[in-house]
This record gives sequence, C-alpha cells and structure tokens, in this order.
Amino acid sequence: MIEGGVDLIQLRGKTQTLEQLTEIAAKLHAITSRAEIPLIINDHALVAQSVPLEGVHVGQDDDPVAVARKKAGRDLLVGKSTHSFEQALAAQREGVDYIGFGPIFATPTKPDYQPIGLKEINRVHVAVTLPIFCIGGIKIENLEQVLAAGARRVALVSGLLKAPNIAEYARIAKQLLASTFDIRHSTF
Ligand code: 3NM
Repeated sequence: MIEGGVDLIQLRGKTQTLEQLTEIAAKLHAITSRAEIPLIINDHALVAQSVPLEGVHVGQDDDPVAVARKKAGRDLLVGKSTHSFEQALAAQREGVDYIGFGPIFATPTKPDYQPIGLKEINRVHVAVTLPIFCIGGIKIENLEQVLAAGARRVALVSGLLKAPNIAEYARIAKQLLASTFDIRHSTF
C-alpha cells in the first residue's frame, strides 16, 4: 500500500486482543513512520498509550470522542464512522478531526449496514468542513462515480487487500484521485 502511494493506513483488527493489536501496531508504525504515513488504530485508544501512532478511529457504538482522547492520553487525531448526514453533523459537533461516511455501497466487509448511496455525498461535503473519507464498497471500478458525486477522499478495504497487486491497485486509485482534483492529494 505504501509503495502504491496510500496517504493513510488504519489498523483494524476486530478479532485481535489488545495485546495482539499493540504488537502489530508497533511493528506497523515502524514502517509507516519511515514512509511518513499516519497510522490510525481502530476502536482501541489504549494502544496509543504505548505505540506513537497518529490517531484513533471510533464507531458509533464505541467510546465517545472525549473518552477516546482521554484514554490515548495525548494529542492525536480522532476520527469517527458516520452512517448518515445527521450522524456526520453530530460527529462534527462532537469535535472529531475527520469522519468516515458510509457505507456508500453494500459491502460484505460491513454486512449489516444499509448503504447510503451516492446522493448524500455532495450534501455532506457542503455541511461538514472536516476531512470526509467515503467508505464502503468502493473499488477502482466505481471510484470515478464516487468522485463525480463529490467525494474528495476514499477508504478502500477489500478492493485493495484482495487485489492481485496491491501496490498497482493503490497507484491506479491515486491516479484517479489526482486526475479528478489536479493536485497532489493531501490527507489533512
Ligand atoms: N466501515 P470495503 S464500510 C470498515 O460505513 C467499514 O463506516 C464502513 O470495506 C462504514 O472497502 C466499511 O471492503 C467496510 O467495502 C469497507
């Protein structure tokens, strides 16, 4: 992923223990920090106490943002998953640094969620001034559609992880983003 030019990596280990995640995060952070790519831990702010990662990401049913910041014990990025326009506005009021917005399309990676579709993307970008990462079922095949609907940042999971050549997949996605905005895509 780093070779292919991703701007940010989130470590998501739903079945790992805190100890396992801390170990993986430490190893991963040694690599991402060399590449100057922020590493975000999903759900577990406590990992940030022992690993100098750059952020923590919480879901709607996880710790409130203030609790996540307190658990991390230091200043770092906090992001939050949102699944509707209203949740996106609420997350902005709660004081997050960025939001995830999705799932845009139905996805086996997050099967129990109703897809939002493309039509809310523009509205959320008008109302929310934070960085917004559209997520959920986004692949190279539909990326241009998502960007045309108003997205500026996207998060890919299975598209990237199942690609026969991950670096190449990331590179193509980055090129599509760059050609849409005609600028070097910056994360924050
Ligand atoms: N969060 P894929 S959708 C982890 O809507 C995650 O908050 C979502 O995986 C949300 O790229 C999602 O394989 C899954 O569809 C994204």
